[in-house]
Amino acid sequence: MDAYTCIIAETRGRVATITLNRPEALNALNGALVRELIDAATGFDADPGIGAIVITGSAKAFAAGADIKEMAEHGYAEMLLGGPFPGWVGFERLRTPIIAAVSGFALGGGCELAMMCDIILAADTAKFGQPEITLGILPGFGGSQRLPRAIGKYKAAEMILTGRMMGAEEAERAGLVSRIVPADELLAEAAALAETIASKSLPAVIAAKDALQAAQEMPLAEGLRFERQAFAAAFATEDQKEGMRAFAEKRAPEFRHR
Ligand code: CO8
Repeated sequence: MDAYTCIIAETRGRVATITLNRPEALNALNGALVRELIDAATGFDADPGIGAIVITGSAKAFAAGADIKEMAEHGYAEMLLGGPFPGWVGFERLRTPIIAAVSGFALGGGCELAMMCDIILAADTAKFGQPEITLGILPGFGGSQRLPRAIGKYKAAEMILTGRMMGAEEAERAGLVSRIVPADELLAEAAALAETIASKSLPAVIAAKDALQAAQEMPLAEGLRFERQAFAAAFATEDQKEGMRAFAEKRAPEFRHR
């Protein structure tokens, strides 16, 4: 594993965990952290031995946003080119399911990073928000697009236009998080969830993630066509044969690709 300074990357069985680790800045996302995060996540994504990735932070902060001090003096052209994070869109192309395990603050780019993941598991201490408006800017890592899709236009507008934070319970009611767990159980719950996903057929998991992504991006008719093709393609895999045979034989499947 490469030597990282702003994250900790580790694996256990088929699950990889990336822990954001800039405690002095509440895990604010600076260029170095984002580079390391993308490097580690891309490496895990390319490894067929990894079936799910967990991204987490500290008890106090998942991430308090992009590093304000680092980008404060940048201009238009620099930011258009990605500012301190020129490669961050690469994160959105990862195919392995990613679980954000959020404790404490997930603000600005931190909330947006969580929303780039497939599942958000929240500790009861989690606080989500898009406070960019209070800095004289707006969300820039996809928050103005993903938040309304996740929680609806009107609630997203209130959050983005006022910068107010919402706690874990409100976030769960709004549909932003899949589940709330006690803070001291967050990592164990995230690992268990990741292990469950990693035990499935990897081609089926990747196809399901692609279909979920299509649901975010395509009109319904196009998304349904996408699903029909992906569903039929699943029948070309050995794992489909094994999964269905195992069901008929009343035993656990032994997927070849996982
Ligand atoms: N950037 C830099 N440093 C930060 C950040 C941040 N986002 N958040 C916290 N820190 C630092 C503080 O400056 C402080 O450092 P120091 O001890 O040296 O003064 C340390 O972390 C601890 O923070 P606080 O003392 O403020 O801790 P509190 O518990 O009092 O407050 C808060 C916690 C409420 C989270 C507070 O720190 C805060 O409001 N942080 C900023 C949150 C914010 O505005 N985030 C949005 C940033 S903008 C963004 O994310 C845009 C993303 C899109 C980029 C797209 C590029 C292409």
